[in-house]
Amino acid sequence: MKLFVQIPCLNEEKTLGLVLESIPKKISGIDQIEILVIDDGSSDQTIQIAKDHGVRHFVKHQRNMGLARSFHDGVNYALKHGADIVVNTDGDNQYPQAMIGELVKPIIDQRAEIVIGDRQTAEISHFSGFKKIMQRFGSWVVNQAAQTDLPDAASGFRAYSRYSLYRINIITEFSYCMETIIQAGNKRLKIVSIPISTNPKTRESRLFNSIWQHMFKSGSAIVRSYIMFHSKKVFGGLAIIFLILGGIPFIRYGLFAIQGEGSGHLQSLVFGSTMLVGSLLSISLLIIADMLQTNRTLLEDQLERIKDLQYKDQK
Ligand SMILES: Nc1nc2c(ncn2[C@@H]2O[C@H](COP(=O)(O)OP(=O)(O)O)[C@@H](O)[C@H]2O)c(=O)[nH]1
Ligand SMILES: [Mg+2]
Repeated sequence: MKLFVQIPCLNEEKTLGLVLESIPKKISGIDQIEILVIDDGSSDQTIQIAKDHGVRHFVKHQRNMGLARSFHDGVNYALKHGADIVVNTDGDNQYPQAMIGELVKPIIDQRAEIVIGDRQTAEISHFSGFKKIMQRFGSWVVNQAAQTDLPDAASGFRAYSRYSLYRINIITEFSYCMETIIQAGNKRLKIVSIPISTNPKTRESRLFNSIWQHMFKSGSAIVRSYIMFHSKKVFGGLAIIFLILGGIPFIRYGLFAIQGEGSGHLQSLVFGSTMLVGSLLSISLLIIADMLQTNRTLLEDQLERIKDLQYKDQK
């Protein structure tokens, strides 16, 4: 079993050393541990520090491309170099690298395809009450969309099996953490979560400036993924709501019209017709979404085969 530990880094010279030093040298069930640093356009000494610590695998972005792209490129590199399992941890030393052994165990034992380190946010002292509630709410929404039951959907400390990486395709630029769960959940990949401790905070999160920005960005990423997998529920639901809203005044007008009193109830007719048009539109969107889904399934199947062919020789 070959394990790749990948660390996406944007100017992490202060903490990367700590991260690298705390990655275990030996893990039971793993024959080879490789460390991959993804430099997302750092302008500090990040790369030099990684080299000083003996890191041999690098993915370099000439300029900043964001965390999702960094993850994506790191995964491709790891698969290309024969990874059976990829662990992701952050360069800010937020996560306990010493627990990587526990993180990969369910995959080695073939009990899971993805393992998520649960930060047990309820107990983190430097998280404000509001942040804790938002974290729980965010995880709840993701779980609804993914049909899973995971306590910490935003945790970046994770292990992925090779198979799960064949099946997941990162699309959004932001919040790949949530997106991977929603895709994996809907593709029925087994995801488990294990409790982890977190290290004292070294710096503020740089992914978002404020919790509002975070909520907005995560919210739109979740809605997008939700529509992607549950388009029938969304557009079907809308069609029914519009049908009811439009049907009642429409029939009401019809009844009056039969009695010859139609002209006094034109508002019902106008409102009813508008709503019925809305319902028809929703049905059209449902049909389009359904056709797109067929296409996507075929494309994803192709992508999986391509990855299989592309990386086969490394296995
Ligand atoms: N903020 C940010 N982090 C990046 C980017 N690319 C890679 N990273 C790395 O992604 C990890 C998570 O970033 P961080 O700011 O700690 O966000 P947190 O997950 O909210 O704590 C760190 O290891 C960063 O170095 C980027 O474009 N922006
Ligand atoms: Mg962090």
